[in-house]
Amino acid sequence: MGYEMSVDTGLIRNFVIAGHSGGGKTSLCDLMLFKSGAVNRLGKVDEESSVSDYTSDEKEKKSSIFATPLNCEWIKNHLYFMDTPGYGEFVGETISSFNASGNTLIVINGVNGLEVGSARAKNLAKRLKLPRFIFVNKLDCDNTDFSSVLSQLQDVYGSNVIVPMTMPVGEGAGFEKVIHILRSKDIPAEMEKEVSQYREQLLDIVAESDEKLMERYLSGEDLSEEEISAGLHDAVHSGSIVPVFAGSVEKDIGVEELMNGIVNLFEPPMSHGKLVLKDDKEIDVYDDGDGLALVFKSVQDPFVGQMTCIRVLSGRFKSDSEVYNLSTGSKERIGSLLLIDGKEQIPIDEVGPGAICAVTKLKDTHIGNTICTSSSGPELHLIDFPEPVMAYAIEAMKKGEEEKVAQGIGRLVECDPTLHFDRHQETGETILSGMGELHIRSSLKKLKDLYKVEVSLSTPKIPYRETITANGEGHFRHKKQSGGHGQFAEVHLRIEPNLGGFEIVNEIVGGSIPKNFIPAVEKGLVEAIESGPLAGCSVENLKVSVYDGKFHAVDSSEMAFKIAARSALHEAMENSKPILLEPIVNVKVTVPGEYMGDVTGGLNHKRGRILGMTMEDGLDVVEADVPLSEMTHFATELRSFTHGRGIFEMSHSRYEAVPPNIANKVISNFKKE
Ligand SMILES: Nc1nc2c(ncn2[C@@H]2O[C@H](COP(=O)(O)OP(=O)(O)OP(=O)(O)O)[C@@H](O)[C@H]2O)c(=O)[nH]1
Ligand SMILES: [Mg+2]
Repeated sequence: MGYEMSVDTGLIRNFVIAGHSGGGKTSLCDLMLFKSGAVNRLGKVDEESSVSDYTSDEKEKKSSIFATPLNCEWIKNHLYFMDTPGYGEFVGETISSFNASGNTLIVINGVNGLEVGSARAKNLAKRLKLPRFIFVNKLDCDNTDFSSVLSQLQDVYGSNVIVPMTMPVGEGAGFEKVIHILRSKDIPAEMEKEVSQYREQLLDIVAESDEKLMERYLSGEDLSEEEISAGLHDAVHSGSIVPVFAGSVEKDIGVEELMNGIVNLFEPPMSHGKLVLKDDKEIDVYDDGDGLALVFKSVQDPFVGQMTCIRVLSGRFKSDSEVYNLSTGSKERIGSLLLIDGKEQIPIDEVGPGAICAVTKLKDTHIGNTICTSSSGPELHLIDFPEPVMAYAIEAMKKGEEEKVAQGIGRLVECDPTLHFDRHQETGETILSGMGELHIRSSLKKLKDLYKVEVSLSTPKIPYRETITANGEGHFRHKKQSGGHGQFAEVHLRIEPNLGGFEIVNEIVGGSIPKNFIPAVEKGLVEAIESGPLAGCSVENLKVSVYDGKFHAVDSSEMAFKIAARSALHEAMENSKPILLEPIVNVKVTVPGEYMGDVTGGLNHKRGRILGMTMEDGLDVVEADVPLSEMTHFATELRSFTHGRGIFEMSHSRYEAVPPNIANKVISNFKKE
């Protein structure tokens, strides 16, 4: 692998390859590398020789886990592309890759048609306003029918949007070639009508984009392929058409046409001289001058150390040079600039707009940061990552390694925005959460490989809470007479439910509790609500009015008032009909229609309340409110009963009363402990 690096920016295309797991994305990448001459042996996922799926975990799983930057040259153009994992659990890698790319190639499995992974890819592309192509792969397989996949796409996205650029001749084992809508001459008679209809549709778009072309077209003149492609650019760029290519990676059919399409129809990085950012702000981009780049990924390479992957948006970067991190305000030094091809790294001296590459030696620069060769410039932002959907309580396997574990996981979290690591304030547990069991286990494997520590996992405690449903009173006298100084304090208080949260009102008049002890009383109350009387949970939505008390000139102390206040509040709570509350999460599940019944049934069984059902991208979507305690294993269950064809999102919604039979169990478990 070696590259001529002085590529004209107009000859660069960068894109992300995304779609459902098993569609053939990685196989397509390997084939593109081979056809372009970037490698001289065709890598294969199944034979563990893929350039892109090169890690031991990916080889074992025969499926992608990490996003991999790749490059090749095709008809004088330099292609930078990202192979992404289709598995929903590794969506963090996929989202990062979208941030690295100016175009999207969605790979659809011709056997299955639209799946959750392709719908997600389309939505990410739309959020970033990226032009998109669709490649319908695996048309050599039995039971594939390109026209039904095409009509499914047209039904969902619009028949004026989804337009084939190539179509298959023959099906399954008889699939022999593709014809090009704009170019092919030898079109089988039975396809002629359809092909000419699509050609007209494309030519109409071309004619609309350019008046002169329109005149020539209307006067019956033939337009060349270059003219037609140029005329389609704006429509592809704005997403008003999504070109569809047909093919088979396995049989190497249709891939050349796809690669030509990428060069002819995808946007070069500088095509508009402007770049629209996530927040609709526009920035000017230049071919030279100050380098501006977004950090979309960072990896800990066992040999190179910290590798920071950047997408250059404007200007140039040089190896061994200074850069400013505009997000943190710090100044750093770049070591090498590396072009990445799976596990291969090729040092280069300089990169410009459109490049996807890695830089070494940055110490304080992380995913989502903007780096610039000048100290001022626009700050760029990544699109948001989804909230974790699965959590474990973790503990260091070996006593004494807690600090090492925390540091190691801290580094992993820095590199993976879908991995969260917190100490839960209410339960006191250390929680590692992520997008599913596979995601968490693969992160822990990294922890073991890179930082040589291991942790044990357990189901996290549910952060129940307590509140009251009636008004109540508490009077407590704390008194101890033991030799020298005694202890004395008395606190009288009233409590009532308060939707506004926790509130303390001081109604003391006439100094029955002296002013200097009031802070101690408040401290005692705050301590009391950290651990309620039912199950030791945090207490919420309560108003406490302290209205009376007694003190002793010698024996009263801050400690005594703290204890008296705490005990008075617990006494009051016990006679104010306390109840247990549980966290309710909002869940959005997306599945192919055939699994809808299983999903709604399963959610009902989990005490879920179905809020609505809709269709998005041809898939069924159910939204429901479900108690968090019932969702512990949902990621794994959903994967198993949909065979990986369902995804879900989850976010905290609110707290609600736990039904009495369940509350009793939680309370008696607490008392036992
Ligand atoms: N028959 C047939 N098999 C294919 C074709 N393309 C890929 N495959 C096979 O499909 C399987 C999955 O291919 P991958 O390239 O790993 O799919 P992917 O989209 O990268 O999957 P993830 O990495 O899990 O997202 C492999 O066994 C490939 O050999 C094709 O055109 N025809
Ligand atoms: Mg793959």
